[in-house]
Amino acid sequence: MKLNRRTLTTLALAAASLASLLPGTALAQKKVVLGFAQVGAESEWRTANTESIKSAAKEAGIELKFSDGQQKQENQIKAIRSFIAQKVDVIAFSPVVESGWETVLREAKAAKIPVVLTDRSVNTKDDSLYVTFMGSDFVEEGRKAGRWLVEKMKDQKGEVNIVELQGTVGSAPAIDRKKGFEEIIKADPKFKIIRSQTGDFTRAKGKEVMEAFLKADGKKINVLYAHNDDMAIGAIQAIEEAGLKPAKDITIISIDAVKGAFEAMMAGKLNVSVECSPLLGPQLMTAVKDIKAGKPVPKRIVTEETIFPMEVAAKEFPKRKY
Ligand code: GYE
Repeated sequence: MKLNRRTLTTLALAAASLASLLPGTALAQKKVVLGFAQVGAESEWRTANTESIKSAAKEAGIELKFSDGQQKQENQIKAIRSFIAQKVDVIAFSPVVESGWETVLREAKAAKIPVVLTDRSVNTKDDSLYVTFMGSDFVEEGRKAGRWLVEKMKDQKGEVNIVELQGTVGSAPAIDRKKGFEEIIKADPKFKIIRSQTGDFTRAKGKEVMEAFLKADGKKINVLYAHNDDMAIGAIQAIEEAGLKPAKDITIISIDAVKGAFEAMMAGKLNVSVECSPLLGPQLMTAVKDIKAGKPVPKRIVTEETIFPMEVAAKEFPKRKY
């Protein structure tokens, strides 16, 4: 059959209205493009977070442009600039540190590209520079760690000497987890943080810094508070190599509750892990779609979390998703 111009126009219009009736199908307009600037691959938590974002994007039919910043702010800024140049629909990122984002966020705003913060936040006063921040309440995680310790040591007379492995310097979780923990333990002067240093959220650094702590203070150390499980797992190795028993000679508290922490708890080497969920992918994709559809999105979306002491590890382990 021969198609004249009128028939073609009618067909095109029909296809367009069908496409609008069936969003998400191949007939619908172009896929939504999301540029995501990840922190890096520093921990088990981060690996699970990346996996959650990639699989959720696929499921939601969103085209994902993914960049790994290798724990460097300059790399993340470069990635965001390239997303702006590529005119993606939405930019999301997890800022490695809290400060120094205003310029690039203004560039995104000027290009009219909405920005979503996931996992970690920025400390800008101008909250028009991003649409929403979704992730954990890190101060509360620090408080949970502190409350667990205060309860555990309530009958202990004399000083409780604590060493602290901090996360990446200047990152929201390192700043806030320290703050929340200190807020709780300062109520009782027997709790003393005798050393505090960054282990950059990695196993290797956690081990290295713990070795230095043990060399300096050895038997004086009663408690290790690590801002994430990976550093605690590295430190456990250092403690064993020093001839001490982790979770017995030194009480160990960490944060994230990844599978590696459950394995350490089941082996009797870690006392407790405060949960921090990396499974932010599905809610990020929902927000991206809502933003594109012009729907309102809450400014802050907080993840709900709990705490897992070693006594429940074996029972909880089969249910863990990361
Ligand atoms: O706790 C740590 C990771 O930002 C909450 O980053 C995240 C932290 C997490 O490297 O393991």
